[in-house]
Amino acid sequence: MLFGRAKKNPIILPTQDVVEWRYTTCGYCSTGCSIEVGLNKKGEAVTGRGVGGAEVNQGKLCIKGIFEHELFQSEGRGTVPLMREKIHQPYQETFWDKALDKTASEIQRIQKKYGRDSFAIVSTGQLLTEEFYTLGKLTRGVIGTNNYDGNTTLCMASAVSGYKRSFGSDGPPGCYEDFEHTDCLIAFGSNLPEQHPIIYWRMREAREKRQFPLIVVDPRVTMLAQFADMHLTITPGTDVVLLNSLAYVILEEGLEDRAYIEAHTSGFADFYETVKHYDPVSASRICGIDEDTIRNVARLYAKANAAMSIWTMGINQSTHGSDGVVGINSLNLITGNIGKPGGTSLSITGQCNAMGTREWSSCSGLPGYRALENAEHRDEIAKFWGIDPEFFPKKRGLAQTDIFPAIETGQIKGLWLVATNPMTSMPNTARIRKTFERLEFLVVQDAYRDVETTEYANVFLPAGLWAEKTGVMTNTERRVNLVRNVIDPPADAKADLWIFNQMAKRFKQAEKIKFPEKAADVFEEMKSLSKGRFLDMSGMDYDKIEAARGIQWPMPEGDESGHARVYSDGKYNHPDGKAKLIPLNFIDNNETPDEDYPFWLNSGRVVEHFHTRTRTGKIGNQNKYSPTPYMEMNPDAAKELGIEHMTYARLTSRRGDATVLVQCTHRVPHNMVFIPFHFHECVNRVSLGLLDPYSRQPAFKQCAVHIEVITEQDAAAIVNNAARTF
Ligand SMILES: Nc1nc2c(c(=O)[nH]1)N[C@H]1C(S)=C(S)[C@@H](COP(=O)(O)OP(=O)(O)OC[C@H]3O[C@@H](n4cnc5c(=O)[nH]c(N)nc54)[C@H](O)[C@@H]3O)O[C@H]1N2
Ligand SMILES: Nc1nc2c(c(=O)[nH]1)N[C@H]1C(S)=C(S)[C@@H](COP(=O)(O)OP(=O)(O)OC[C@H]3O[C@@H](n4cnc5c(=O)[nH]c(N)nc54)[C@H](O)[C@@H]3O)O[C@H]1N2
Ligand code: SF4
Ligand SMILES: [Mo]
Repeated sequence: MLFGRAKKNPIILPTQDVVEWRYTTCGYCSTGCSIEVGLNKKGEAVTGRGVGGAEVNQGKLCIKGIFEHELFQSEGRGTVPLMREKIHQPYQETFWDKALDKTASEIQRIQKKYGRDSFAIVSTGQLLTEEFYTLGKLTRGVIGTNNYDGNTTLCMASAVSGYKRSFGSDGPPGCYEDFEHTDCLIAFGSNLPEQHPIIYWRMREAREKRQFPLIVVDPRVTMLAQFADMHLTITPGTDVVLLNSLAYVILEEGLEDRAYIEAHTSGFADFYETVKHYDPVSASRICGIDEDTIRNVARLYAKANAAMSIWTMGINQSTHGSDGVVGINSLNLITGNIGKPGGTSLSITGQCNAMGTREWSSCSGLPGYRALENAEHRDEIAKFWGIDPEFFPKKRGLAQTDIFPAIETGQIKGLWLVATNPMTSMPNTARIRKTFERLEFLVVQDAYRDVETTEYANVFLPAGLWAEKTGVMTNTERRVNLVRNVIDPPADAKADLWIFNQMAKRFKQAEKIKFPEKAADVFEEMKSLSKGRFLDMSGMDYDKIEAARGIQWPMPEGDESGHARVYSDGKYNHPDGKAKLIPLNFIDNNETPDEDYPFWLNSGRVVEHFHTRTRTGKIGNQNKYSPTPYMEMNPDAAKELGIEHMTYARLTSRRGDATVLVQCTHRVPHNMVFIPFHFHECVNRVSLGLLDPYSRQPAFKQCAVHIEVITEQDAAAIVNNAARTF
């Protein structure tokens, strides 16, 4: 195929001899793009393409989706179960039966000796929903530990908690189509062009047609900020102050939607009392946004016919994460902007199936948005699974970020990690390393043998990934889409669903419970448990989902399609049917820069890499653009410290130190540095991660560091050393 420049050096795409295209959904970010993978005669995946008729991506993919099929042949995959008596000894290859027997007997031994909750399970946002549901059944219904959570505590917990506090339930109310109807968009701490490129493309197309104002709130000049009409460079961790002040202006100037507030919300009087303390002059001193800008944004937002807010980790990963979400919800409630076209409060989720785990994994409750604290819910699920409701705990156990400290104190003795890599992704990794050494037993279930956690494991279970399996995932806009098995897991690796089912067989308690082998049968269970609930999907099946290229819940039985929005009728999920306006007092509790540690340390992502690089680090076309840990630093600040562009510097915090390549750029202000967190032994050696009191999510993006120049020899020694520990 020839493109442009036909006469001079035409670009030639290699033609692949594809004999079959298989439908699936991207397994990286939460956008939910439909992909077809091309197979050749030998059944090898040779190429991928976006699905033209899919509403989400309309034929487009970002760099990660384009090369995703290369994962099937990537280096470092787990191909056979591994076992060893003690950590730091060599692993022995083993059979599945032995690895599973060993794991089950260790779980039983630890629980017998130290109590049911002394064995913890930490999962992810990257399995298929049927797998989440099955792991939940195994954990809640069979193994019976209450210390069960997912890495979504590092990611979406604040959004979940904020939605529950405001609306009475989790579940993002809006959709991507809202961009096509909105008259004003605020993006808080979200860098769409790099982290959700196809959502960004949807937004940009809509904006080109209708020219609505885009306001970006981010301390860093992100790619999205560069394209914005207004960029509010907020002081880290102070979004709640800005949000209170926006509400102040709207209410003082009478720009609110009175009728909506009266009909559909509760708590207005207290909310208003608190907001009165946040006049723009006082607020500007804390959040760093000047008075005029606050007034201007408030008026723009409140006067727009329809206005929407989106946010991602700049809000969630903060000691005020849950409050930030509540503040955004309240901004939309007082202006009547929930559940209407172009008017919404839309959390952009992170991992491909962050939503699936929230809905069905039972991590923080029971399946289908049910709560452990609710006796009726416990009874319903116990009856459905065929167990005694008394087997369930009556309230939620520890969150992921509390499970690790509980290992330190000896409360937890054994751990099962499923598709998450805390050795790189948790704050203060030196502490996590020591924590692992205290465990009596660690089992790691991952697609990659070379994931850093295997260094501390007794058993490694090799899993299939992405389209080596079948099942559904839910994206940011509640769209359930299908991953069809394209290829089988390599060698002796197995689908996670198979692993959970085999594990169940090793527990007496499971004899009473059905564990269907096929994903489609698991999906049927979920459908019946969803009937009549907020996330009703009883009208869906795999074929319908594939035909529609994804369906948005709710879709009750009998409906022909899903629903783009929820709460459009103004009925919320609190018992009185109203949304809550919650007053938010701001207390500055972050580690802030001082004389010894004068820089803010901010962290996040780049477009080419996904998380801890177990996958994208192996794909040449991604890794080559961003192969080394680096730090964005303001050129003036670098000059003052004698640090040159593209040389190494050391950064130190109260936790530890790291050595990184310095990239001088005006993207960051004078008193801030930014480091992508994808690299092992880098930013999370120094990060602090204070926890949000409601969501237990770490404030990854706010702490203080000291920076110094180092010699090239020192840098080489440190970087080599770090490379060896990988
Ligand atoms: N390429 C790629 N895409 C991904 C991922 C990936 O690893 N790589 N991961 C996926 C996942 S799991 C997630 S959670 C999302 C994350 O998606 P994003 O949240 O968009 O990405 P981040 O870079 O983590 O952080 C976004 C911004 O928050 C800003 N920020 C820092 N502190 C504050 C603050 O106090 N207030 C405000 N308003 N902003 C602040 C940072 O400067 C940063 O630009 O991306 C998803 N998509
Ligand atoms: N400093 C800093 N730290 C951060 C963040 C930040 O912004 N700054 N962001 C946080 C956020 S938002 C997130 S979501 C976390 C992510 O943190 P992690 O969840 O620890 O990171 P991943 O690399 O996505 O880990 C997923 C693991 O699952 C494996 N895997 C992939 N697919 C499958 C599968 O189908 N089955 C099995 N069994 N394994 C599979 C991968 O190989 C990988 O090892 O990091 C958090 N850490
Ligand atoms: S935008 Fe997200 S879902 Fe779409 S191709 Fe890229 S990584 Fe995959
Ligand atoms: Mo995330």
